[in-house]
Amino acid sequence: MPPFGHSMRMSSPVFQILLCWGLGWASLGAQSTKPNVVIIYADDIGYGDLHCFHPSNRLKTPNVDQLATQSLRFTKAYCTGATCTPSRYSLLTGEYAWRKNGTGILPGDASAVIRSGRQTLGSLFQSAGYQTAVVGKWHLGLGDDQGANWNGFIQESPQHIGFHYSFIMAATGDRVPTVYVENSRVVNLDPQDPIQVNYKEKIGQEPTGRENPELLKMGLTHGHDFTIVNGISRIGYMSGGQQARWVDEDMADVFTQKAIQFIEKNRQTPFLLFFATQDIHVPRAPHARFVGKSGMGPRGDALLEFDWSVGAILEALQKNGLDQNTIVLLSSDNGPVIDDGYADQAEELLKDHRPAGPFRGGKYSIFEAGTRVPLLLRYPQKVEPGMSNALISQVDFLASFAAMLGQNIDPSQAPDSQNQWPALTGKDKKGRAHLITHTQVGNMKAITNGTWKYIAPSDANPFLKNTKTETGASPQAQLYHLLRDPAEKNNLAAQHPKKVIRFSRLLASQ
Ligand code: NG6
Ligand code: CA
Repeated sequence: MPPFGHSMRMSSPVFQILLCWGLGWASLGAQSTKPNVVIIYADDIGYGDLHCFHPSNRLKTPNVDQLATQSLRFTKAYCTGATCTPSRYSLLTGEYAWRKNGTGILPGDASAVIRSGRQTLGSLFQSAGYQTAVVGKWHLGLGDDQGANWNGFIQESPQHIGFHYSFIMAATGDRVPTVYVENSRVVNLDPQDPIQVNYKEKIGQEPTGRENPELLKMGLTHGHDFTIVNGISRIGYMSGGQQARWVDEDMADVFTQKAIQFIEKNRQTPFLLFFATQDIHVPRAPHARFVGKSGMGPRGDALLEFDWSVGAILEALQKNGLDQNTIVLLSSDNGPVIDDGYADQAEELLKDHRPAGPFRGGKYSIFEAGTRVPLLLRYPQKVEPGMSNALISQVDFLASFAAMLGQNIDPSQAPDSQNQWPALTGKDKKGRAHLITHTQVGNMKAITNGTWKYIAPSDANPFLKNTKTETGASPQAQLYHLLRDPAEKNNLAAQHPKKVIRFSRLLASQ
């Protein structure tokens, strides 16, 4: 009989302890002072889309829900903008995107909005000795003022602003160019078949959704009727790069595999992984193994695909013995949208699923559902699982991680980022005094202290017909009590004129 019985496995805790002993504690000690960080950043997943945030939803997301049981779950977490580019900009730089021009939804050929020399979450972790990577959706522009050179080396890309490794799509799944970019070069490009991209006029001879709708495997409800790639028409025209084009159905597998490879390669080094999934943004074209599994059509199936990716990343951490010393954050870049341009039956098959949970509006909206997003933080043995009502903005990640790492940041470059590490780790129950949310629709802003919310008057369109979004625009000032009225139905501005003045001044002073 061996001393520890037959169940002694390489992965068993006893074996690991003996192994550490054998290797010496120094290496373990060095690792444990520098936890790895994995940020899982979903695209367009609403507060209510995840079962752990809205348990009355029938659709289960088992891997995320399991993660939630081990995490601190934030009920008052916000991205800064109701669309992708501004939220990502704020997360990486620590600056509200409305301070900087050109941070609205970017076309796929936009120049980089964050340029060399700018402090970012990536450069912060780099200066703390981490290996850093971004895998997935970028949507912050690529290239210098001339734009990206798709057929050579791309100047001004993630590697120029703090990411040692990058494997990205330039913009969104519904925007050309439909190719992956790895470390500033298009993957699998045939030099004989150069890529051209144009957002103004047609380029090349390939069919478009407008001219050849019979070629589409997914119909359209609005927009997206330019070049057809993989049976799906996109925003923008593209020619060439045939061999480099992605297959939407394989994208989650590709990104997840690249993320896992990075984890494995860096198991001995502290790392930051920014894993920005394309799920569940349109076009929702999940892999065949998820098709039909949610009963809610492609939108629900894409949620299951997202959940699978989360499970695969967590499993990779565990297999590599990294789960105890890795902080996992999970959040989303903006609120949910049902119909975002493709006829994928999201609306018809939604049934009683509530993507926004108890909140009003959705993606594009200044109402809560635009920016109130799921946020989970798992940090085994350091952060007690449970629920937090602390007010948190993703713009705080930069200063908070700087505090965790004992690094300085330049506050002039990150004017809005606050050290909320105590709130993120559950020590502080309150979080921010207030935060600002924004939508590029009508350039609207709101400010909340977690209880009250003030929406500045706006003459923007109150209802976007295409996406059926209540934008929250009103020519009147709006004031809501979010605890009593999370659905923002009762405007209390008339009853509380002093509060309205106080909040509007506070907002104007930011
Ligand atoms: C909109 C697109 C929408 C989506 C969004 C960006 C049309 C009609 N609609 O302009 O489908 O791509 O931009 O979404 O083109 S985000 O999550 O990346 O911000
Ligand atoms: Ca998004």
